[in-house]
Amino acid sequence: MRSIVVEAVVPTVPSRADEVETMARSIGYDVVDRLIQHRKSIHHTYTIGPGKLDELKQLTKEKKIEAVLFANRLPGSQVFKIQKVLGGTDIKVIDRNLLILEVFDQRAMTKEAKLQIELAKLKYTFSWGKEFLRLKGILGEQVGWSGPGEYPYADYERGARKRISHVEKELKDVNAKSKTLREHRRERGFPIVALAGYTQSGKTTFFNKVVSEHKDTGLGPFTTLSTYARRVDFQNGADAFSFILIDSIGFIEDMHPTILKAFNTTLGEITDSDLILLFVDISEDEEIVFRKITASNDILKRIAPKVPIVVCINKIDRCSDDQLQEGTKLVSRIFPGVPHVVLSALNGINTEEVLRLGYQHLSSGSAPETLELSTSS
Ligand SMILES: Nc1nc2c(ncn2[C@@H]2O[C@H](COP(=O)(O)OP(=O)(O)OP(=O)(O)O)[C@@H](O)[C@H]2O)c(=O)[nH]1
Ligand SMILES: [Mg+2]
Repeated sequence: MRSIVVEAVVPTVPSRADEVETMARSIGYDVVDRLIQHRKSIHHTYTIGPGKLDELKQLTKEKKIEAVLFANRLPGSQVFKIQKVLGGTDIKVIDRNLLILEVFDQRAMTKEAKLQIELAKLKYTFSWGKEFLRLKGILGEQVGWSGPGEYPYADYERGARKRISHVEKELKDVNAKSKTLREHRRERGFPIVALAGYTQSGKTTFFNKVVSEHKDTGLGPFTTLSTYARRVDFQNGADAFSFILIDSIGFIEDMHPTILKAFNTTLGEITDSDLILLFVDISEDEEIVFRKITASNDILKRIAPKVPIVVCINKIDRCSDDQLQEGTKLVSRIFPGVPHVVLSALNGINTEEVLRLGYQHLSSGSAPETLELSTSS
């Protein structure tokens, strides 16, 4: 689908156009252009200014654009208004959150993930029915949302509420099963180590390496959506030590609370763990590294404030010594006193060290020491 990424960039909020473009491409959008407007604040009706919207209209015609992808968050009313200006229902208009849900949709493999996504979509677009009726006739098929059609709003609302409670009930049943599974794991006495971190930081690559699996990696943002748990038997000198390693969904900056909440159970694996291995891709620009660590830290503070962390500074094979040093300093600044280890999950550099550090922590119950930067093992 030929598409354009549009963004109103305002002071103090970093641009998300790159991320949106990467996400869009990863699920098959053909992004042919970009339209960025720097503004003092978001325009109240269209997010971008009316002049810029005219420009967008020209561009969509000239370049035969079929989908307009906003890197900002759009309220429902704006989606419809923008669509009207651009020529109506032939042009798909979605915001960053709906794009995230589209990515999820494409990747979801399990019933639980599918239900979580449906719930997030229903809740995210719940109020849109009202907007739709107010601006009746503008909307066609909207992603993530099937409009109220000819029904009056009250009927639509009743229908949506019914579907939400149905999905919530189904999810509850699935959640109960996950909970039992988790309790079983615990009863067997194995500590739980959860992989966490920004999407595409290398969690599944590490998981595959350590448990000799071949789970998908690198398909683009949110490659992993379901939870996988495997037992790891680690030999530390004369000591044998086993734990359960858990891989699940990655984080993204500014995740909408509705979406986060829908993923409660999946994220619950992290909440209930005994140790978090927080993955950081250190090979990116410092500013991006900073933003991704901050976002991961914010989410962890919310979902697992009490679980100890080891920061895994990953992809060291892809960065210079200077970059690694600066990145490590950054990690120490954001996570003072939190142990870290530098590694390449892809090449297996220091993956054993991560396990050793985890072992040290779990077996003693005390905070592990930060490992020196050794890249030779
Ligand atoms: N060069 C290099 N690439 C790596 C390393 N670790 C992972 N990658 C690559 O980074 C990309 C993302 O890796 P994944 O393991 O899928 O990342 P993830 O954190 O599981 O991502 P999500 O499932 O989306 O949350 C893949 O293309 C990997 O090959 C590393 O140590 N070095
Ligand atoms: Mg993954």
